[in-house]
Amino acid sequence: MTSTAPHPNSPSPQRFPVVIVGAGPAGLTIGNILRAASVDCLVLEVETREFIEQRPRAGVIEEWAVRGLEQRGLAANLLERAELHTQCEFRFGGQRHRLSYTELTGHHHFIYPQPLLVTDLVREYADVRGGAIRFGVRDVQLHGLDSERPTVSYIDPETGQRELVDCEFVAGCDGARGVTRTVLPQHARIARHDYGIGWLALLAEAPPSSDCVMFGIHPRGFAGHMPRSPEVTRYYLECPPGDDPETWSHERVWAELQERLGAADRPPLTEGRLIEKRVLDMHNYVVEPMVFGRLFLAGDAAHLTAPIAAKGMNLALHDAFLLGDGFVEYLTKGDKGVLDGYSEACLGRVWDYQEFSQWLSEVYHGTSSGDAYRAGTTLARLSRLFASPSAAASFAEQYLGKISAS
Ligand code: RFL
Repeated sequence: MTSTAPHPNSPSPQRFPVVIVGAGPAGLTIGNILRAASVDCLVLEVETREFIEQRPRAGVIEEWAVRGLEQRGLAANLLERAELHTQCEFRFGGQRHRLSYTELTGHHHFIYPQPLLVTDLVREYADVRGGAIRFGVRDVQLHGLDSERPTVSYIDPETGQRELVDCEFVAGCDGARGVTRTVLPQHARIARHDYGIGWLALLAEAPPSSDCVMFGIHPRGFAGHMPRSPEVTRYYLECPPGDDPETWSHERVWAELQERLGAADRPPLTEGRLIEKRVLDMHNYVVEPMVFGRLFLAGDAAHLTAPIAAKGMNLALHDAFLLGDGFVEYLTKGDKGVLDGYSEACLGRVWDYQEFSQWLSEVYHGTSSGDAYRAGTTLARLSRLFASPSAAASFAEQYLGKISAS
C-alpha cells in the first residue's frame, strides 16, 4: 500500500535529486529539461517502452506548446513532420460552417500524434541525454513526502525485489489512473465534473475526409472527425456512458458517422478498418493545490479534461515546462521562486481550459440532450459563432489556447 511514512528498511538506496513517476508527455518533458541542465533524475514507468511509444491518444498540439518544446530542443521531428491546421468545420442541419481561426488570430494548431511525440521524448531522454528510466516497474510507493528526504520504492520487474530511491522531490506524472494522486492528504480539494455522457473513441485506417477537424452537431449525438495523418483519422461518436464498444459494429459505426457528419454538398466520409474502439466516460477533475510537501503533480495526475477541446496534453506540457524549469532553478541555483509559484501558475491555465471545455461540451451535446430548451440555446450559440465576428474571434482564441507559455 502507498504511504507517506518513511520506509522502514533501506539497505542501500539509490539516490536521485528527482524521481519522476510516469513516462507520458509530462514526465518525459520534465526529465529532458532536468537532463539538459545536468540534473540527475529517475523515471519510473509501469508499461514497456514499446507500449508507451504506440499508445494512441492526442494529436492536436497548441502553438505555444510546440514553441516551448522547441526552446528546449524537443521539437525537431515534430516541426519537420507535423501538419498545420488553420480552420475547423461545424456541421449541423445538413450544412457546413467553416471557422478559419488562423485568419482571425494569426495562430494555428499542430497535428502530431502523441505516440510520435512520446517516442521522440523517450529517445531524447534515454538515448541522447543519458537519463535513467525503468520500464515495467510494479507497485510504486511514496514515503516521507512531508520530510526533506522522501523515498520512492518500486518492484524491479527483473529481480522481483523492492528497490528504494532517496530523492529531494517526486514529480507525480502518472496520469489519470496513477498512484501519486492517491496519497494526497484528506484536506486536498479535488473538484470534479461528470458530463454524464460517453464518447466512442475510434481510430480508422482511412484518410481524412476533410482537410480539418469537423464537429457534427446532431440530434442523434455528437460526432467528431480529427485528421491524424494521411492514412489515419480519429473519429468520435457520442454514446451512453459505460456503453460496450463491442455493440458498435463496423457497419453501425460508419452509418452513424455518415449520418451525424453528413453535409448536403459533400460526398460521404471515406470509410476504413477500425483499429481502435473504446468508450470514454467524459469527466473532468482538478486537484488543488498541485503540490503536497515534496510531491509535485503534473499533467493528468493533477487535472483531467475530457478530450472535448483537445486540451489535456497541452496542459500536461504547460505543467512540465514550469516544473522542469522550477526544479532546475532550485537544484542548480537554490532559487525556489518558480517551485513556490508552480501550483498557482498552472491552475490559471487549467481552469481557463476547463471552462472552455465545458462551454464547448454544451455546443456538442445540447441538441442531443433530449431537452428542447438546451437544444434551442445550443443552436443559438452556434448561430452566433457564424454571425458575430467577435464571437468567432473569442472562440478562436480559446480553441487555440492561451498564446504565451506562462
Ligand atoms: P499520461 O500520458 O497518461 O502518462 C502517464 C504515464 O504514467 C504511467 N503510469 C505509471 N507509472 C508508474 N507507476 C504508476 N503507478 C503508474 N500509473 C501510470 C502510464 O503508463 C503513463 O505512461 O499522462 P500525462 O503525461 O499527464 O499526459 C496527459 C495526456 O496523455 C492526455 O492529457 C492527453 O492524451 C489527452 N488527450 C488530448 N490532449 C490534447 O492536448 N490534445 C488532443 O488532441 C487530445 N486527444 C486525449 C485525446 C486523450 C484521449 N484519451 C484516450 C483519454 C484523445 C483521446 C482519445
